[in-house]
Amino acid sequence: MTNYLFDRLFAAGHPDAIVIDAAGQTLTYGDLDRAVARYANALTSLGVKPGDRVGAQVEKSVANVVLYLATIRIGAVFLPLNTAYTPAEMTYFIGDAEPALIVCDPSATATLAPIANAARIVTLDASGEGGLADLAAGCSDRFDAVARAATDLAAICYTSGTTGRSKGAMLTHGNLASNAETLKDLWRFTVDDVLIHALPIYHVHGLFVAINTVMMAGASMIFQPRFDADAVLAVMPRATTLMGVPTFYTRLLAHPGLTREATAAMRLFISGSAPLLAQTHAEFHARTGHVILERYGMTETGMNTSNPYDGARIAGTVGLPLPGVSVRVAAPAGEIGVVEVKGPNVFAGYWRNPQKTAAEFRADGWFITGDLGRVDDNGYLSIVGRGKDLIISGGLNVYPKEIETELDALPGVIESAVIGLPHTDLGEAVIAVVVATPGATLDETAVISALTSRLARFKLPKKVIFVADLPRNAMGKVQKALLRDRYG
Ligand code: MCA
Ligand code: AMP
Repeated sequence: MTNYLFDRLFAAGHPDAIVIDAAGQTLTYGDLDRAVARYANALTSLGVKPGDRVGAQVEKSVANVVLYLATIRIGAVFLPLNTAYTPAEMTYFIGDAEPALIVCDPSATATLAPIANAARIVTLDASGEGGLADLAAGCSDRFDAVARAATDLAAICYTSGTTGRSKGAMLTHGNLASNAETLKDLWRFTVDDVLIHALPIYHVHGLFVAINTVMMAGASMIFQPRFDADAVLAVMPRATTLMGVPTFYTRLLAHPGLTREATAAMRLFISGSAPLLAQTHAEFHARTGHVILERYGMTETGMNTSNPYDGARIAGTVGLPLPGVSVRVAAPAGEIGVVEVKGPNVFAGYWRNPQKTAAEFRADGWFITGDLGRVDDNGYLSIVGRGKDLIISGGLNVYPKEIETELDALPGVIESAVIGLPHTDLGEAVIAVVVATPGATLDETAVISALTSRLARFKLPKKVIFVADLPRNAMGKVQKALLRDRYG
């Protein structure tokens, strides 16, 4: 029996080679295979069947990786959920994805129990302990992977939408395997590579781009719970590669420990998820001698383009289409248009949402990313803006509509507009512009604290500006560009 993704993830790693080093806790590929088998048996004993969704709102840990791989091995569908999501947000995801099992921190069981619907709840804490770990410890370390084809679902990743409602992107075994295989070759990952893994693992970047690419190469990763410049620099002498969002690079540049010597063992620094400023690219080169490789992707597609490994890595561009992936800009050559993508990396549609799926694909099968781009004479793509109203803060997407809906529901608020303003650390910061009812005693603190129970903290406005009215165009549409100019 073959399990399309699982078999490929374990094909290259030698059983005695280290795959994860998490603060001294090292696991070989053989250890990982046995741990995953135990979890696969545990999940099965909890009644999880092929095709069922396994929701994971779990802190980053080795156990969380084991859970992901076990879900794939039993033919179920992994549903990673940001640990910052509030119960209000979780209610929506659980209602929409209908997981058979929810894995969460022990402290969250009381909050999740009333909203879990038919799902069973089992625990896993930040150190990898909990009900699921206990159950797995008593299970066999052998498990025959459930057969899965390239077209079978491997994961559902929620991504917010311009309408304010998140949509579940359905990613297949073929989507994930093809993308990791391509990146491994393009970025020259081998068994000798050691990736510094400091990204969260509830998003495509840290979960699939990082982990799958490393495993496909039989390489290893140093696993850190979150990004911390000190901790990253401390392990750099024994690492070869880093994947990060631009904030990683600006924070490293702010650290006096970032030098040529500190980065001497490294062969590759990769950036993505948000635009990397040309200035950051240049400063990093000047300080370390390394040229950051920027790439471009999306939850729905995984990675689409990358600057080359050999050849010019050009600041301000996201490089060339990946081998096997087609990218086009819906505009005459050299002009700005919406970026569209086609290839084995492109998702299978939005979970239980055929209308949304239909709306975001062209009749000839191209996926409409909503990003605005331009292709230069050498074929390099630059992302020059967004056709969608989206803020990217520290690599995390925030859709203004979702925040505006919550703001508008607050007593004392007539209407609101949420915009992204340049921020030195996060790239963009979420800013709320609010029109209050005359006489309302609202202030910034009251507004932010009212949103706290509804929205994950990274979505909360960093600043609330009160205005008498919002600028509108002749169509009655709020002129956000004008607001950005005024308050930027
Ligand atoms: C944390 N906070 C944030 C963010 N992160 N606020 C805005 N934007 C953020 N990204 C808030 C916290 O809620 C907290 O607020 C305060 O800032 C400090 O939190 P802390 O945890 O200390 O922050 P941090 O650890 O320094 O995190 C910043 C970070 C992190 C390192 C930039 O957000 C991060 O790792 N981002 C990467 C996200 C990512 O993986 N994106 C890939 C998506 P309070 O004090 O009020 O509690 S996948 C994708 O986009 C596609 C596929 C692609 O192309 O990769
Ligand atoms: P997500 O929906 O979280 O997967 O975020 C995907 C979005 O992040 C894309 O549609 C782009 O708008 C943005 N993005 C990702 N990588 C880059 C990059 N290198 N430069 C500019 N924008 C990027």
